[in-house]
Amino acid sequence: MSSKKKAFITGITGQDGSYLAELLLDKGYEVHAILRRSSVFTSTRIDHIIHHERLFTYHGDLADSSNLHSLLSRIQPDEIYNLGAQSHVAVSFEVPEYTAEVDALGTIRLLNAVKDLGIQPRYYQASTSELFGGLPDTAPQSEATPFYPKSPYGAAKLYAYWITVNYREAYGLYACNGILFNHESPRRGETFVTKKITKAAARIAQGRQQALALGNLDAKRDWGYAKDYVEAMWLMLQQERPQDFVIASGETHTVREFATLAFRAAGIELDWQGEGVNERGICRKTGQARVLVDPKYFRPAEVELLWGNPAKARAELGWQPRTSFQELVDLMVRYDLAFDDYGGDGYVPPGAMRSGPQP
Ligand code: NDP
Ligand code: GDR
Repeated sequence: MSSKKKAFITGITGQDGSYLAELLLDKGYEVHAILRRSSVFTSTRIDHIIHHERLFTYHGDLADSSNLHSLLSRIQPDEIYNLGAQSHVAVSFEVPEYTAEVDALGTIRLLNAVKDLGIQPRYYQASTSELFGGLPDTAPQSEATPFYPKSPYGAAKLYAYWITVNYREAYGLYACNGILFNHESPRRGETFVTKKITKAAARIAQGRQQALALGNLDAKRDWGYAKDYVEAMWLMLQQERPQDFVIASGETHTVREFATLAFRAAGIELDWQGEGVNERGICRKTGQARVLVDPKYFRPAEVELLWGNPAKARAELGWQPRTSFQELVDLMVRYDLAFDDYGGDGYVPPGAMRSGPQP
């Protein structure tokens, strides 16, 4: 155990927060984190580490300044990772004000508590490739690409990005934006497209589901593995000076390609001619189709192409993705074929994977 540093994490119950907490505990950190009160348990992704002697959890919320202020005052962390967010792009069109409240104002609440307390933790902001995408001909997108968000989520994260830069410049905080492109895992929330596809592919292969309804099959995303990406977050806070970094795989693929590979990994060869999708992307139910297009999943505005250039992270952080697109699809499908009964949330009951690592 080489370090006794203290980290404070928001969003620990999410996909990234759970992997990051594992990483920091492995590195010897004391990990402090807020959990939102809920009428049901939301800690499934961290249940396997919840009793760790160096993990401390508190009730908290990015909507509550006084709570953040008093926790930071008590904990005096060396590093803060602000991962908490209403993170679903489509949902942000339905709850735009709440999304801004948490994703934009939550960030200033945290940064301002740091400033007011006069503490000097290193600060990581979970920025996103959704800041890009509205301008044509900009791919592959890098730290120099102009922003043009296309959703209330993207717009809220734009504020969070700039206020992080501003507090770095105005008050000398060591604050970094990680501009992360899409990253996935068996722990991915089930309403994001990759997990929705891998879970359905597994269930259809097992005869437990008839078909899968999707939205825009032609959207292109730069997908990586979340476990690789949380390492980049940590690396950003270990440098001599704070900077912003794009973290991406450097490849882009369509939703259709992801689905083709996922179904293939589950033993099903999709025939797109008969999959209930015609040229105009409208569902024509054939009764045979395993993939249908349902316009209810189209967004009021769409980011059609995300394709990141991680050259700066490779050169300055020594970071590069270790998991290929094919490997990512395979590991997600393998998990869903094996563990669907456990709720598909990435949670494996203790003992179920005794011989292997957590997903
Ligand atoms: P998840 O949706 O899996 O997790 C979001 C986390 O934020 C959960 O722990 C959730 O808690 C918490 N949260 C939500 N609202 C609040 C609130 N009001 N106060 C405190 N915490 C809250 O997201 P990911 O793990 O995928 O993403 C982590 C961060 O990275 C997010 O900020 C996301 O926007 C950003 N990001 C994600 C990318 C990706 O591809 N995954 C790419 C780029 C950026 P609860 O469990 O209670 O809901
Ligand atoms: P995204 O991820 O919006 O990129 O945001 P999501 O998986 O939701 O969508 C990716 C693309 O797939 C298309 N799509 C569908 N999406 C969903 N969710 N459900 C469907 O049925 C479906 N069919 C097609 C979408 O239109 C889109 O083009 C994620 C989140 O993690 C953000 O928090 C993060 O900031 C960005 O990635 C980078």
